[in-house]
Amino acid sequence: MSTSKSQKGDFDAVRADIKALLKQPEYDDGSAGPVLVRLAWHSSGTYDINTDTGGSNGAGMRYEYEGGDPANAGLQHARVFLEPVKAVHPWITYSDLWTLAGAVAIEEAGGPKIKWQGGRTDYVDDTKILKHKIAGRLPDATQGADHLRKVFYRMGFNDQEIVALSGAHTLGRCHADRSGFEGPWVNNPTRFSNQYFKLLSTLEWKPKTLPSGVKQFVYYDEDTETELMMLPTDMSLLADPKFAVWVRKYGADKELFFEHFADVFSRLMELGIQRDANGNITNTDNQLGGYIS
Ligand code: HIF
Repeated sequence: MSTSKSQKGDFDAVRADIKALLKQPEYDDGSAGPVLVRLAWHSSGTYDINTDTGGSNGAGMRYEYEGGDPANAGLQHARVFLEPVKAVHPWITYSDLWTLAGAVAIEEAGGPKIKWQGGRTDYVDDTKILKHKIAGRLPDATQGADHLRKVFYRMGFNDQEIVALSGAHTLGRCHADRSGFEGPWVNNPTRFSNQYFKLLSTLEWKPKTLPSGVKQFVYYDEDTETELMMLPTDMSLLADPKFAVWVRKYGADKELFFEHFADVFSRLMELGIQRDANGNITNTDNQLGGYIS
């Protein structure tokens, strides 16, 4: 990573330093990318369209009420990976850094270009998080299609978009000490592709109860001697006829998936943000902080 300070607003310099930290031979499958994608999504996926609260402004996970939400277990690893970048580019807000890191991680894993704009501001205390109760808003993997609709409709997404987003589970893995679930979804969890949809729709997934009592679905791949997994929510995409149409489409057409995913993931990271024609964020009344210098 470079140690040279950058000018305020030089997001390319930040991008370069995020790229440089993605390779982590000692960590998981050798990449920080997947957990950075999860950080970007969890920082955005708290949005509630009905109350216009939550979303990617604020970087509320730095505070215990949101950071301690059980759904966010393990994301401290992602935040720690990014601290050296913040130290070299102190002008960038955490909310911009976390979302930018998710976009860069997807692109560097071979995924589509994710449109990303900066300008988010960070909370300077947890007043808004406590007032709007920004916890318990992320999806619960033990549930099914009705729950996914409830949570993602609340963010303003539709059925096709829920399935397109779900393709991000081609990256990374579940950790027994974070969510209680265990294992990767695909054989190459650091490579972004439509493999998740292919495997979901073609393999024979068997229910398995882990020693902890957590229930997931597994397939033992004899070629790689790896046990792959699906969450109950992943399986519900196949069981629900409206979702299943898109699972099959994306499994058959990688380009279509990439196009739809790039669009919906960039909108996910914009949740809770309003911009003027120049891209400047206008709903500053919803935020407490400004750029941290
Ligand atoms: Fe995940 N997700 N996610 N997720 N997620 C986990 C891990 C990752 C859900 C549950 C889990 C999305 C939607 C949902 C990533 C990205 C995205 C884990 C495992 C769980 C339980 C955490 C752990 O144990 O470390 C549920 C219920 C979702 C609703 C469908 C998004 C679409 C797929 C929005 C999304 O982008 C990534 C990446 C990981 C891997 C993290 C890692 O550390 O490797």
